[in-house]
Amino acid sequence: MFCYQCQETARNTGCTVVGVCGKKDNVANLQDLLVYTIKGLAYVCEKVGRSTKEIDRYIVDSLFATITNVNFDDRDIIEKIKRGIELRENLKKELPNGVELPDCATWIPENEEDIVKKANSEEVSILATEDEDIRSLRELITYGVKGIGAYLHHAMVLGYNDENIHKFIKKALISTMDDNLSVDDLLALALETGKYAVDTLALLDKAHTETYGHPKITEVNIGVRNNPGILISGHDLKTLEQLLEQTKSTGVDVYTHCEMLPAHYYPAFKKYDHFVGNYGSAWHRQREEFEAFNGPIIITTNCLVPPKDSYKNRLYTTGCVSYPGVKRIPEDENGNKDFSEIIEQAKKCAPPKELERGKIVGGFAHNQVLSLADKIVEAVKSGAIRKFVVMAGCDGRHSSRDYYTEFAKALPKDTVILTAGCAKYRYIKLDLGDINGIPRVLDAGQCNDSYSLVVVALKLKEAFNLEDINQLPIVYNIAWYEQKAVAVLLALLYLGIKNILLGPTLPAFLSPNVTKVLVDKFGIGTISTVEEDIKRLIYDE
Ligand code: FS2
Ligand code: SF4
Repeated sequence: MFCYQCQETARNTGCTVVGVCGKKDNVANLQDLLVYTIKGLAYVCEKVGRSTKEIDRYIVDSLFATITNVNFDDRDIIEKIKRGIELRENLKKELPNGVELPDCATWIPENEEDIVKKANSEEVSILATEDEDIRSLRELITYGVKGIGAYLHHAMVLGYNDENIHKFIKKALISTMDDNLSVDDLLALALETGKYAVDTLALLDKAHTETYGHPKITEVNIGVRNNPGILISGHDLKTLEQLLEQTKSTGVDVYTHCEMLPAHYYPAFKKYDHFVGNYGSAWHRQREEFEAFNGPIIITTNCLVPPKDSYKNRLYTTGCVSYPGVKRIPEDENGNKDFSEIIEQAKKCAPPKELERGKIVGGFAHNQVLSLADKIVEAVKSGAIRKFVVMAGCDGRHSSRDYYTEFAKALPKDTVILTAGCAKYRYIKLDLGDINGIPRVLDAGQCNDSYSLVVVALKLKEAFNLEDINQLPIVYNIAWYEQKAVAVLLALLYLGIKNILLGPTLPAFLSPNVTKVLVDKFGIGTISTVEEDIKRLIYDE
């Protein structure tokens, strides 16, 4: 195996024996083969000149399954590979004889042994691309497209779709196999990936807000009640909605975990009395927190950590998530899921153990923030707010991420943190106070709601009558972990945002030459010490 797609990759170079995330080498290789199969399918779509709804959904879901901490299940990946080949071969019937196709569009396994053999072959490995700059850019684009796939999946589940994004996904995947493309061509394609990341984030924002209303300032309880509960994690609001409906009047409470916290900000979910609060913190602490929760846990998307035996029998996956030996909740053709088994199990469980008491305040997505725009503009003009610091992104296991807590604490009191994603757990429970009633940490929501922060920045640019978004008193200190963060980063670059600090380390998949281009063109840098970075970002020293 060779995988270097996330921030925690071994020695910041690549996982080669087993994933730091717990992904086994056979699963890593099968995921590479799945991506290879998807690329072959995309190729055939292009040659035929059409796709189908089924193929588009398959590509998006399969890409999602290869993102960090989503799918650890070799059986499930093998089934996806088989399905991809079936879809490809069906479509291929429309091609005239003699059309030249690459191996990824022609290989056909006779049995599962062939699939495993192919997965273990060098030709499907990332390392098959020998030139490290070309490999770096191909992977940058592939990871960006995986992130786009994940966000598009969520929009599609809610009935929102965009043909152009599907077309781009295929075009980008095909381009990563094209030996005629130069470094410059691939750099341009990486930026174009950013454009489609913006479009996808906008589509998902529309899907969420039209379906569930605009997030509002909300106090979320972080304590527990004395009823049995179900804990739901991940980003899939539709699954949460179904769970809340089915648990009504059952005596079972529902709690959010990690990236599901922002669900509390949406008006549509406020009507459920048994939607009690948020339990625990970011994904990497789930092994302790899930054990303490006592009741069933549903994982709707990443980040899943290989579970302890102590709670494996009350852990459930759904959607693109799968783990060997953990029950999956399937969906019917209308996307409906049946949680009755989980609800019955919950009734027999003890209430969750109290981890903490208090509240988190959030709900500062674009609509809510813009309703406070006058107040914010006034606070900036009067000097009460010196700077906004975007600290969106991901949390992770490494102790180096303590930096973000220390950075938040050390920021001067005339600064406001804008956040989204699970990165927030490093500082959202600190009491950082407010500026003229504006809290010093404004949480927009999930990682995809980083889009909200961009909308706010663009509106402020208008309000201050500026020509360039970089003239705003907004600086960026972003924490990344998995491939959705790559899509968000490319979106920010596409929008022309400069001088982003990315940490706790720069991606291992960026070669020295590609890093140099990003530094020269966009001023990207990485974190140093809290003191140095405060000087650099806040005092422009
Ligand atoms: Fe956090 Fe994990 Fe949101 Fe990422 S829960 S790192 O998948 O998507 O952010
Ligand atoms: Fe390693 Fe990250 Fe890949 Fe897991 S996803 S195998 S931790 S690089």
